[in-house]
Amino acid sequence: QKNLAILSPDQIELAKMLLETGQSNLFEHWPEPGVDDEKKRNFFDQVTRLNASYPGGLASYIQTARELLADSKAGKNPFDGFTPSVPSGENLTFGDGNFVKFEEAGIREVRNAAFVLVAGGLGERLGYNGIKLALPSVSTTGTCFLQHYIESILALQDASCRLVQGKYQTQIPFVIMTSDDTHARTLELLESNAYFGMKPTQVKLLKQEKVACLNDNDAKLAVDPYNKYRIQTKPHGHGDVHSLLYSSGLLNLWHDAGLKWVLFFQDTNGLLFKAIPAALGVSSTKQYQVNSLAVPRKAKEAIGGITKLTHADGRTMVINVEYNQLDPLLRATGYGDGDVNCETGYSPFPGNINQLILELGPYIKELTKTGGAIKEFVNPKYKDSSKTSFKSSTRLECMMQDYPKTLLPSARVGFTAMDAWLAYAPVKNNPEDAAKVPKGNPYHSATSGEMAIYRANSLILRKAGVQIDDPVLQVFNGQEVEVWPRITWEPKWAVTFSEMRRKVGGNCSISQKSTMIIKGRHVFLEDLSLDGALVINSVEDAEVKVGGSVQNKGWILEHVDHKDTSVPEEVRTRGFRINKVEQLEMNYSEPGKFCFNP
Ligand code: GDU
Repeated sequence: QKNLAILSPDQIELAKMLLETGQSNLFEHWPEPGVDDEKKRNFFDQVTRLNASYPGGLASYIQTARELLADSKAGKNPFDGFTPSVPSGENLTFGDGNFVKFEEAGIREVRNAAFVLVAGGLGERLGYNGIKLALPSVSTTGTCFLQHYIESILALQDASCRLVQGKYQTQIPFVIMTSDDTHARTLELLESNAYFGMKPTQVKLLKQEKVACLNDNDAKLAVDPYNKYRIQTKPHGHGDVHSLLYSSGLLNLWHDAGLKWVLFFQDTNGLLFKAIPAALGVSSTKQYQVNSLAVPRKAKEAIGGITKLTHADGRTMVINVEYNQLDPLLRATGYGDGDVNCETGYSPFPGNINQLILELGPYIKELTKTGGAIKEFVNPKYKDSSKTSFKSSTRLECMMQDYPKTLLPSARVGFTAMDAWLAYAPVKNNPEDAAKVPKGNPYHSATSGEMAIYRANSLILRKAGVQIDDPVLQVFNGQEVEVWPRITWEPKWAVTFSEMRRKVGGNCSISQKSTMIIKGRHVFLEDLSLDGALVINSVEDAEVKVGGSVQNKGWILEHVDHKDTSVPEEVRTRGFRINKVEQLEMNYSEPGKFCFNP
């Protein structure tokens, strides 16, 4: 009470709110006025931020926390009354007529889309010290994930504008959600690389705030153990992206500019953009308000299962059930074996890769109702079975894929399933944990993430008629992976399968030991036989036809031990480095038509 005298009127209001919501513990250790007054006022700066960044403010956070903590203590099943079943969605097969048709529809639409990347997580499981967006997606070119994402969006933008002729050049908006853990380094990565070719005005960073930690079932806020004038905070989860987009005002700006779609994606999936055009085509053709991209899921794999939930009262929804909840839900509802593979060798529930495509109009309407708030959950680690105290403080969390939970049952919610080799290869697990993954399940490591890109590129080229040698099996960092030829291209070379087919002709072949890097748009492969390393650099206005036989010693993969700290972290986490022994490098820096055929 005595300390109120040193506070401003706004701060006094917040202090009263905290006292009324049972948070007097925050002030118990505060000395008399005159001691640490500046620190006390700073404490309220933090309270002001916490209050402003949560829909409904801190009082609402505390109220929800009490309810969720009571449910958790009572062991209440969040899916009470719901029965799970396998939903139906659009299943696509890469390269067939249907796929090509959806890709074309997607390219048409993509100029009406905005992209949103959630990148506030530090990736504790990966144990990498930098931000994940700065990790190289492949080590042949060193292209980091952020560069790959930006180049992919720009390539889609160009392709869409070329297809819809007569329209002005659209600039697809790109939002990155950061957090205190990633913001400064993300901005630095963009600025030191000239935004990887994107207009800086096209990119917007939205920083999520952490939320207050909770000490007990009564939702008493936790004092920071290192600073008694701060409330301890922890990340709230990727679900924050919805309230941030809403409060930023961007959604209405986009709507006014005629945009129709918002595409959400995550920080380390080097394959994703191969699946985007077709998935967006599905959204627009089927008029899905919500479309989640899915891949076949191995039982117990750390990706949620897309599930149809039917309530006893008849309500239904198609929603992600997170990987840690799927097994208990299945066991509780008559699937005695829980989360297991079916006769296909996969879980019957499609795996959610958290690539969501939302239709902008209905999205704005929904957020106007909810203020962007997403259904939250709490996951306290209790000291014992009495569930009366926690091992360490907890907090509310939310996930972006829970957005459909507040929608009316009439909302058009669907999913689009594709092969995992085409759409999903995240980098999440450190080498030790990856090596312990049950045989046959994906590693989700830096090693597998890079190898998956080479495999996908090889399989796509195969489908386009190029003869590609089979892979060999090799073990890096204790993980057995298929090693295909190390083929990469800049996204602008081919954003769809049809475009790719136009770029390869005749009888092309590539041996397993080969590396090929294509930088440039108008590069055509015709009767090329490659056995070694080939690097093609071509400027936008050059048209290059590459053929004939190229043979050299090539680039060799050398083993690196992940424990060898003399090697940079981003190299040793993958377990190999590339020794560039010999290559043919062709540079076309002037406009014109060129033909290379040694
Ligand atoms: N993220 C944030 N803020 C946060 C937490 C995470 O922006 O507070 C971002 C991360 O940077 C990342 C994305 O959210 O880009 C996902 O984070 P994780 O990789 O830690 O997510 P999980 O592996 O726990 O799971 C999520 C979904 C799963 C499944 C999986 C697929 O919850 O259902 O789809 O991704 O990769």
